Amino acid sequence: MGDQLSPGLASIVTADPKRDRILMAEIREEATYVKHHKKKIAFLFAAMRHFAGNLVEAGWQVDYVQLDEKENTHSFSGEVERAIRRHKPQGLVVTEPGEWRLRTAMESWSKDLGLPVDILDDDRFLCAREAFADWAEGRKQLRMEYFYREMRRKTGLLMDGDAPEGGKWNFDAENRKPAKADLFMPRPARFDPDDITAEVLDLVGNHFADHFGDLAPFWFAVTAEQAAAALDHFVEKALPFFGDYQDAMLKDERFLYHSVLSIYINAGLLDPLAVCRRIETEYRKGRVPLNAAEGFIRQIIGWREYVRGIYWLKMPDYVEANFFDAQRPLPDFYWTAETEMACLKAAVTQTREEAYAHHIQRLMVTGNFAMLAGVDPRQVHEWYLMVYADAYEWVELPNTLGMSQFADGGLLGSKPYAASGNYINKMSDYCADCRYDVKQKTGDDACPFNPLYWDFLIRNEDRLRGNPRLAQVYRTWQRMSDDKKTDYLKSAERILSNLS
Ligand code: FAD
Ligand code: DLZ
Ligand code: SF4
Repeated sequence: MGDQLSPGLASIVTADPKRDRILMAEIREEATYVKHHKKKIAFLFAAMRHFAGNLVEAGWQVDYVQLDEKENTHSFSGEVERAIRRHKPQGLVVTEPGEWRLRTAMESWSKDLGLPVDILDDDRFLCAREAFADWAEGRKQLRMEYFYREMRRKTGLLMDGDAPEGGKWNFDAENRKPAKADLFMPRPARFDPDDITAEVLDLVGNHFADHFGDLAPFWFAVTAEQAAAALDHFVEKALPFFGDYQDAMLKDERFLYHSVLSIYINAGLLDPLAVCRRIETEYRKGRVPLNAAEGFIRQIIGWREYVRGIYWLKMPDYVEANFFDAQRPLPDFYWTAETEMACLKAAVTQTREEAYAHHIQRLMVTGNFAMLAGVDPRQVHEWYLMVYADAYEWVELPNTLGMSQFADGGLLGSKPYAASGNYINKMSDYCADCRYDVKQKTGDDACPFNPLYWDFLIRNEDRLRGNPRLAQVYRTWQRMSDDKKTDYLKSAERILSNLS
């Protein structure tokens, strides 16, 4: 599958090039069950074609079904059925897919197709689904931090014997500096499309013209070699500052010191553990500070593995979670970028152009606004799954529903990531150019995040009041005058009634 482009994949290493055949297919159903961003489809098809070419060069027999092949049935099961008719195999071997929907379908293949189907664990992940379930068993709270410490011990990454390197497991407190625009800001490595990619770009332009997002300029890596070059580039240019500015946002800097590697890691072009070992080596050689190396490694062996564990633990009910019973449709500007809120305009515009936004934009701008406005979390989830090139349900859903929308009622986070304009102003330079005034709390010119913040807390008081981490916030509300409270709620009402 499109996110299994690793030569070390379980179903490849157990196969024999003389006996076995590899099936890959470009499938319309996968590209349209949510209408993925054009750049994401182009990236996947281009990376798949390059990967298939490498397999053939390495001596494998590969059946590669292109999108516009006449007989293409455009579903995984249809393509497997056709391949069985072509080759009459004794059995199928697959590596488990990243989505519940596909796993469930595959589990019935053996019965439906009448031959043995072996579904192998995806051992590119450090923590198997069962191991995560064992860790979660009997715990009242599933805190990422404790899971992460186990992953550090298991991998030995940044360990000093039994203790964490530098005496602390987590250096996040040092990682909250706002950034300044700087001429020497690094940019991610860019790659020119070759002939194979150019052909895919034409294909995607023709078949998916009505999907969100710009196809050009296309600069993603599409091979493991290019992805390795993108990793080298990140390590040299941006990693030393990755920690310090992890939470920063700048209007003219779409990538800051982020790696822009999730696209490649999630598709299989880079191996997550190998990436972390490389980062550790940079630290051990004294080339990057500990807060940067630890911060980066935590995102991968901590957050990335943890959200996957949550996904498989909680599906299929998880996708239905709606703790706040939020019902509002997703505002149109999530597609058009037509809003006067400078932070949202920047985040959506860049998402349309790049199929990428960094974590704090996803969490504190688009995610925060949707939660404050009471948008239906299912619609928010589908938006994130469509618009980002790194989005697959196993990683996107817990991040969106759990971390950013608090729709699971606090499984992933101890309190909602709700913030007023003040947070965005502190961490970014968006507000200076905004038609709204971040300092104004209410009224027509006030930053919409300000009244929406209080409206969200009051609207959901019954659900949130018992949360000890919000006690101080509710005390602040109680101390406000009645006039002030009314101003906040009236301003929020006006903003919400104008959303379409
Ligand atoms: P960096 O900031 O350079 O981080 C390094 C690496 O750590 C990333 O490449 C990624 O592999 C990993 N990582 C960091 N944070 C997370 C996280 N919270 N969960 C899992 N891995 C993480 N990430 C995805 O890979 N796919 C998604 O569909 C996705 N959807 C998200 C939706 C929302 C609402 C939020 C708040 C976050 C989402 N994330 C998702 C997590 C995170 O935002 C992205 O991994 C990150 O922005 C990718 O950019 P980067 O490679 O420059 O990351
Ligand atoms: C996302 C995606 C898309 C757009 N297209 C294909 C495809 O044509 N063929 C394929 O094998 N995989 C594709 N994928 C990736 C799958 O949807 C992915 O394997 C699942 O989302 C599980 O993570
Ligand atoms: Fe965003 Fe408010 Fe700042 Fe405008 S003033 S950029 S809406 S936070």
